[in-house]
Amino acid sequence: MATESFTSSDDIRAAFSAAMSAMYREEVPAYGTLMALVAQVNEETLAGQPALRERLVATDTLDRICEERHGAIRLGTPEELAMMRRVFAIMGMFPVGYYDLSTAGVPVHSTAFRPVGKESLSRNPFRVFTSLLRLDLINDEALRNEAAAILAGRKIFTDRAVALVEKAEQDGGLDADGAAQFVKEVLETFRWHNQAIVSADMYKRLHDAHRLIADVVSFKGPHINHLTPRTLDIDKVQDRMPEEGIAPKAVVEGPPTRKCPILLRQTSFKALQESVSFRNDTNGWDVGSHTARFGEIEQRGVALTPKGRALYDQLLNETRARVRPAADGSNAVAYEAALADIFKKFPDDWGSIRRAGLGYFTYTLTEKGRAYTGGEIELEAAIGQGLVQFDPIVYEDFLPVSAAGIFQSNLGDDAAQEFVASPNQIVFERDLGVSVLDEFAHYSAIERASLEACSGVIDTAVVAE
Ligand code: OOG
Ligand code: NI
Repeated sequence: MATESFTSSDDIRAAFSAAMSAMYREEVPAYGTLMALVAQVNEETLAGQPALRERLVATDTLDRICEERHGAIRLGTPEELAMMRRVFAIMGMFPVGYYDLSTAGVPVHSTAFRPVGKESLSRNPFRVFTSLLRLDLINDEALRNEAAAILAGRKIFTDRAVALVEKAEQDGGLDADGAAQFVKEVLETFRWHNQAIVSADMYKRLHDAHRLIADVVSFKGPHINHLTPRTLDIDKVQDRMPEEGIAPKAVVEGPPTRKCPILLRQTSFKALQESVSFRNDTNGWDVGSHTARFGEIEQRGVALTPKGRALYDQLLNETRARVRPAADGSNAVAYEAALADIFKKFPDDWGSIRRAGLGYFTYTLTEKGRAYTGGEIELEAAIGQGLVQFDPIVYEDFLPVSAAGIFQSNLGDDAAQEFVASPNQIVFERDLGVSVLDEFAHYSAIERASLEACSGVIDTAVVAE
């Protein structure tokens, strides 16, 4: 079959994220309210910042600013994870990064399936933060075995979805009809089921061990637990959520508000208590409730180098040692003040961030640089002479402390459980079936390639890694 007749993986991903958005807005009306608020604040922000609007038009992203940037699911078994990898591969989404959340009292480890190339990211940047439950972190052996048995008995993909994945792998792609069916079938895996596959008693035992275990084990599949559009002003959306009748989490995760945004800032509304029913002994249903689904927003900044990330981590730790944000929001103002104060130690202009080796940038020749014939010179000199310009590379990944904050605020306000830190990337990658892409190596390669493209003007041999 000629490859021209295949629908591109980018188009399949775009169709999938649109279908998921429509489904989730219908399932969780509060999410639709959040989307509308984000659109309104984005519009206000653009009206006040014509330069920003121009830049978005120039990069062809204006009409997509309010679209979802990510979602999240939680899987129960290695087999589910391995199959999910194959599903996402068809949509051009590959596992990047390893996140150990055990340190934060959440019994999962995770990766983010996402597009990696520049073109793919600009076509549609949708990614899915995907966690795998770690039953090994549950002390109660009997419960652990029962949970494993329940998970072993469920099937989260439709037969048709599996068949289409196999066909796509064999043929090297899907035609338009196959792609449409694929999106429809795969969507089923992410759907909410208000009828649990366990009894109320079992739910309670799982829930008592950890709320997250109940969320993963009690249902037919890994319902999408949130979607996350991009906002141009996260502080404003956070402030205005209550006016729209939605309850924001206590604080915005990540770095403080800055002139030069770094990494990722995110916040959400608190998960809703939803009515579910549990199978009882007489083959009827017992009514109960479950809390897991919410809506989130994000704002991204420059990707940091290992050195920049170490500084970020250090400053965040310092902040949290001074004020640990309480889930009920009682010390939110003090936390934000401490965050802003301590992060003064992180340079806040692009030149300083770049020269200190804290962030990743792409380099391009200016018009003057393209006309230059004077022989290769040092990067700094070339920038100084206006031959080369630089732009921050946007951070496309996640942050473990922030992710833990998002998890926690959506698992209830009670004290976090403590686990001993036990990252296990080797086991995760074995379960996944491939290794995850190292995010730092990836950003560094993008930066390096942009420097190479300036050869003739800059002496790339002397540019430090
Ligand atoms: C995932 C939480 C992590 C983020 O944006 O950091 C996440 C979850 O709650 O399953 O989505
Ligand atoms: Ni998220």
